[in-house]
Amino acid sequence: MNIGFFGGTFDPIHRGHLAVAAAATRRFRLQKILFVVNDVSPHKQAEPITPYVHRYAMLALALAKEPRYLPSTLESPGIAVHYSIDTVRRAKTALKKSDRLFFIIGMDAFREISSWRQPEQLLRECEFIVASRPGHSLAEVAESLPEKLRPPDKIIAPFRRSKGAGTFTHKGVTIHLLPEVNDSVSATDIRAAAHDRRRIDGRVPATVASYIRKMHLYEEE
Ligand code: DND
Repeated sequence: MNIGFFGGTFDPIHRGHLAVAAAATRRFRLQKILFVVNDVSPHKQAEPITPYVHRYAMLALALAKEPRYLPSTLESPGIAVHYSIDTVRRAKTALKKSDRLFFIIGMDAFREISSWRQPEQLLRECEFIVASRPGHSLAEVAESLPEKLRPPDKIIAPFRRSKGAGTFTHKGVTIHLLPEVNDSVSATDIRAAAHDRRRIDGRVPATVASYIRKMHLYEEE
């Protein structure tokens, strides 16, 4: 079974995240995606983040109608910080030998991957799907890799010319580029709109928009 692992702060989950999941599901025939909402994201420890229960509730509402999309509590409160390397290893203990796990990530987040905990090990734990807007190339993906895994320029150069979907395999790492996700909606803009009591409909599922209004989320920020 092909299984996706889509981690995020999801504050809140929005149309852009769902577009990534839909494109990944189509292209890689994913039978299941775990949406793993992080209690405390390693790179956002200093930022004010909406309590986990609200972010999890919004995730569950947003995924309710799609049987293949599962809200996951793998990174629920309990420890100080959740690192993806630990969570992916934990998720893998529940998989069968024949299962293929794909870590789904946006290009923006992938550019920072070298600064994550044990990035080389994480990149070798499972395949990666990097979602981007059209026009990005696998060369950008390769250039974002931690130094020990970054191929020499003569290997990267040919990838600069091809801007389509493709797969990059190097030193035990397999990364697929999914360059068809073109939705610039951002959680920051949604929070700002909710704060100013402006419309957020359309940018988040209707059930999530109602939840945000009902619970007065983001009004205080
Ligand atoms: P974010 O806080 O960036 O999530 O976290 C993404 C994942 O990285 C989480 O699982 C974190 O635990 C993990 N992480 C981050 C830093 C360090 C470490 C791990 C570590 O282990 O050391 P957001 O809620 O902001 O976004 C979720 C995903 O959706 C991201 O991959 C983001 O790039 C993507 N995204 C979009 N993709 C396409 N179109 C859009 C998007 N908006 C967000 N409009």
